[in-house]
Amino acid sequence: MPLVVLANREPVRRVGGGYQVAVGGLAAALYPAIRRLGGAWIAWGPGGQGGRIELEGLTVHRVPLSERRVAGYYRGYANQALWPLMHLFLERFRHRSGWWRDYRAVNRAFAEAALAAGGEGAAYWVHDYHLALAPALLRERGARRVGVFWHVPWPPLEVLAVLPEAEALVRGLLGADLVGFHTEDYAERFREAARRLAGAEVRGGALFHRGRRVRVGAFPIGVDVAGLEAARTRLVERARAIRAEHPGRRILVGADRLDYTKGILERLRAYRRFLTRRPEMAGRVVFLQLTSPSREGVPAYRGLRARLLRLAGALERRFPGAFVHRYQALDREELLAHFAAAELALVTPLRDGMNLVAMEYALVSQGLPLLSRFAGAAAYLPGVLLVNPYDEAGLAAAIGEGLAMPPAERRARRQALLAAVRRLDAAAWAAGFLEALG
Ligand code: GDG
Repeated sequence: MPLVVLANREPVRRVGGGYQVAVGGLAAALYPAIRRLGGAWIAWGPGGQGGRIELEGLTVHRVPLSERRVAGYYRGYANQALWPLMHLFLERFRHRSGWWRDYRAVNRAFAEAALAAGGEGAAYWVHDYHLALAPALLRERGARRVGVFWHVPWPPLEVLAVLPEAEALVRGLLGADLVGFHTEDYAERFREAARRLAGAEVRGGALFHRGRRVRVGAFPIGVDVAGLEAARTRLVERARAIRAEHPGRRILVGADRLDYTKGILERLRAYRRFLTRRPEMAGRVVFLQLTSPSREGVPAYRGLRARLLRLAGALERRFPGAFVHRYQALDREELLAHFAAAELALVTPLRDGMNLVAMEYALVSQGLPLLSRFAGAAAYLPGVLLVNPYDEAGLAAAIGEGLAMPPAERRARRQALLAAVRRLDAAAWAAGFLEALG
């Protein structure tokens, strides 16, 4: 039975003249399962290109999208309407009917490409908020086994109702046999939306809609546990070099895509408060904030970048040596080496579907993450220091607490945390979802 994955991003990166499966992301999590079953991956072709890429056990089909479609579907509907709404940022919500037309057209193009690749008896696995309509489109055109995984939060109905197409979105997802979320809270809110907006009936954990059963549940994603544990020894030397760049200072790290959901500005302000209240620490710690550029075509992100660079620059000048901002995409090894070098990670999103950084950090470092209670991961990771990223004073105090924690307590917390992170393995997540899909 071939498996057809539909996801906005293609699962490959260019290496020399050819392509390899990208490490660390969704692609790496799914590749073992796809290779076993044989399959295809439908994705947006960069630069508007179509065509195919052949890898072992996997064919990538690129959906060609014109610049106009990308503007409406991706920069518009997906990232200015759905993304802020799903993360409860109502004031950032923007909407245009033209964007919705592009979103629908692109979902149709993905569904058609998937059906052409899948053939008789294929199973389809749709990913994320870019493709909410694809499950119903696949089903209407004859697909019989369809799963969808929603990587971002699902909001309460009052917030969802702001979206003029809320009902169509829910009906799109109800085309699946299995709808997965990171947490049971998100799943429960989706059931409520399906009941109220699409007239679905809720029985047990499942929904009944147009004579079909749609299962809805929590499938918490994880990281590549074996790969990260194996990386530890490789990272030792580079981590040591990073520590040597900051002699006499204890290292804190933060790493995020540039996004207003990640709470980077709030984190920097809390750190500023920490240093202001505890001036003796300014010579003993350094906070390395690593921010990778993201969604630069979306106006809100350009504004955020300007504010972040201003605030970061001011901190670097005011506390020389105690704060460093790097605004660039780091290669994965370099990122992980920074994790390994740090004894505390500040993982403080204002809202996050799950958040993988806290888990990666736990596996490659000796330290503990401060983790936002508004990340899905907070429901699964014992041992972390839970924080409210909106509470500047509380976050500043938690930084102090994390630095002052007795080694025995840190060890005990890490033990609980590592046991949980190991259970949330990425490949096991993919296999578990596919098994539930049947
Ligand atoms: C979405 C949901 C959910 C970061 N900077 C660099 C870099 N990273 C890597 C991290 C991590 C990944 O990017 C980010 O994953 P997150 O889970 O933290 O966040 P999103 O990108 O928003 O992902 C999220 C996820 O989907 C999975 O379902 O957990 O809630 O929003 O792996 O390490 N990687 C490299 N250079 C960087 O500069 N190489």
